[in-house]
Amino acid sequence: MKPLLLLIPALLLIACGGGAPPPPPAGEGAGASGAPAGAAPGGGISTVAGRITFAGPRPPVEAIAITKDLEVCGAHPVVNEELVVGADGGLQNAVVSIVGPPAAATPAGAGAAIVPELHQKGCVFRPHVSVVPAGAPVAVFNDDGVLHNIHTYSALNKPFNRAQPRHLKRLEVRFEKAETIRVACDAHPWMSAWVVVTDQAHVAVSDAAGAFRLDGVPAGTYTARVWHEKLGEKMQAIEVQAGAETALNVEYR
Ligand SMILES: [Cu+2]
Repeated sequence: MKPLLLLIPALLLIACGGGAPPPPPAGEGAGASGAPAGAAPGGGISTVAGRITFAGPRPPVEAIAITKDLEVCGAHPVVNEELVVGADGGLQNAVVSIVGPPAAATPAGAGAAIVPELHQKGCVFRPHVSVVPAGAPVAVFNDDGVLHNIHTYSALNKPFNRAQPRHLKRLEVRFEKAETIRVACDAHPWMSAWVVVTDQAHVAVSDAAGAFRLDGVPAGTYTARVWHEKLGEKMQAIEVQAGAETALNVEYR
């Protein structure tokens, strides 16, 4: 009888533990928690890191002429972000994924730079390119005091076109299937973003230097996929070594 009594407060504690579930593991923790069936003996979790570069001439920064809601949208410079290249050729906003590690090995999106929030701020979508796990909710914010609109261009997922007036600060959307989706705002034609819905476990977006890092990748031979909105897709074979950092550098021309 006594052990049962001791259990009850413990159960109550769990039941009343703040309401929110604990955050999902990310990065290395997630990769290490589930040893995939095909992994090398003795663990074999590795990191894939490198840079995505553009060998062509560096495109000039192109300012966008703001024609509407000037007091909000014109308060800060807005630039074209279709092709953002750093001084040393680093390509920003390229999406790198490792195709192949079994989906069951790690939760979708684990090890990825997941940004499950999409902001409309200063009449610009932030981030410009985001990775979200298929089926997971994505919070869309209107941080401006003006009317925005979320308009998705998708084929596998049901497209939606929803007004987000200034008082509707947050709404939630969900993409069920893996697909790369362009998002626009019909109120401000220069506003454009990409949401990469993925069912892969290892996905990252390159930073301003073109650099990316994927932790918790099981050792093995895979295909690395790189996607960029303007430059398209590149595939490259990659052998991920157990216990060592595996370099992946991809150049667009
Ligand atoms: Cu807008």
